[in-house]
Amino acid sequence: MPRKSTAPGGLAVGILNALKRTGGLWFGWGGETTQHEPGEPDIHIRAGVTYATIELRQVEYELYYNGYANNLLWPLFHYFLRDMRYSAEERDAYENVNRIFAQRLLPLLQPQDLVWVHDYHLIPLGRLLRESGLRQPIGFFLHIPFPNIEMLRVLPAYAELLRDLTHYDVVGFQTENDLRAFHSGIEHLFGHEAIRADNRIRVGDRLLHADVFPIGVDVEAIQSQATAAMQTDVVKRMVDSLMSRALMVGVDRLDYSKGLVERFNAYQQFLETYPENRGHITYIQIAPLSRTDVRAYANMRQALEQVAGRTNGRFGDTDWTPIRYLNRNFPHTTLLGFLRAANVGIVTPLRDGMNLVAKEFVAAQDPDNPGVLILSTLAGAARELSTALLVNPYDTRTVSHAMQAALEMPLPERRERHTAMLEVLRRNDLSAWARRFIDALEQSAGMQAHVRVAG
Ligand code: ADQ
Repeated sequence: MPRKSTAPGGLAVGILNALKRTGGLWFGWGGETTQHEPGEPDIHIRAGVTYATIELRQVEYELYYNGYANNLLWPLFHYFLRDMRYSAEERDAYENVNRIFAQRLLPLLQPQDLVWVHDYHLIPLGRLLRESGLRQPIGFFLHIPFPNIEMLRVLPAYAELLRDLTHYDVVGFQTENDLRAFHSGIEHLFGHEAIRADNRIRVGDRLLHADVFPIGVDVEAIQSQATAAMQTDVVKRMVDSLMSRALMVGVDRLDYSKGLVERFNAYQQFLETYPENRGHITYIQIAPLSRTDVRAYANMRQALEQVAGRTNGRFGDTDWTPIRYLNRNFPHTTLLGFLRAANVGIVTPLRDGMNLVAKEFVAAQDPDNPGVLILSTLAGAARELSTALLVNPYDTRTVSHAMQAALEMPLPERRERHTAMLEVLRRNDLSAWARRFIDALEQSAGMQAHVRVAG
């Protein structure tokens, strides 16, 4: 999986934790590029997990990763047509890189292995592994939203993409919406009769199990890490620097889907509408750079710097900075400390497959005195976290009111909302998520097996 010098995404954190429990092999791009043909995978073992990583040629990094995956599939799947670019050359690179992945992965597989493929970079991998003769179960999990057929049809190769998904034994989505959208594509291509009542899909002689597997978090681990982080110097220094002001925290990869410009505008409106908060609240937004080689990201960065600068220039004082906007990385445990220290967690993506920061915020809180989560209705997490303050992220006025409501919320109500969310998170935590998916995959072949992950 791609990891240059960017923030760790959900893939890295979520799957690795799950894999550490089951043991197995992690296979994917190590984040390095080369000018030559990539050689054999580099194999090393750490904490019970074997990592097999390969390099990408520089040209493939540009055409496949920056191009087809992140300048086409990512915006399209998040319903951002304006940011989408199609190129047939990039499409060829997407197929080629997946073919190289299949060729390099095959010799590493044992006959009893299950294969679990992750995310939109690798949709054709299942078909290519099958074409190479692989017989064991192959599952696919999509971490991002799946677009409805009317949106998907914009993609010239949409039929191939849908067909590729039918080569898996199990296909998992984050929410019911995504599954329904997938059904709309299947119906369009293969007719209504292809979809059976038990979430199985029949295409030719293949039977696919498509279902909803909302990714969770490791609640106990987050609770203890967040508690411990409060005692560290970096979190203590941050808390001291607030001088008893209220704290609102946002933690995101710097991505246009995360709705940061709208969020900053909402905060500006909040300071306008509720002047009594001026000087009494600090908003810390942590957003390390991500996908810096993709054009749409550079434009968004500029817009963010402008609005943050404007807010600080207009409302700030010699002893108060309204927004602390940081593009640097912090260790995950430090972030959990920041989340725990916050009175308000702000998670307002314009669209998001799930959004684990929302779940981590809830898990990190002190149950006796929890902070309030403001959550976008367009994040997958809103389906489960229904007692958060739910907002439409485009409606900046409503978001500004939610900020005020969160700050004024009495303790009993905060506790009640938090308890309900924590219970949902406990019921469907990270290991339950992984177990459910692997069970489905095993059932698809009636076998017990080891897990191989390609991400
Ligand atoms: P992402 O879009 O990367 O993931 P998200 O779910 O918010 O987004 O975060 C995933 C993980 O990355 C979390 O553990 C979070 O703490 C960490 N993270 C986020 N911002 C960070 C930062 N600034 N610094 C350090 N760590 C940070 C994709 C999908 C999501 C889906 C996940 C998991 O886009 O919708 O929830 O995969 O399936």
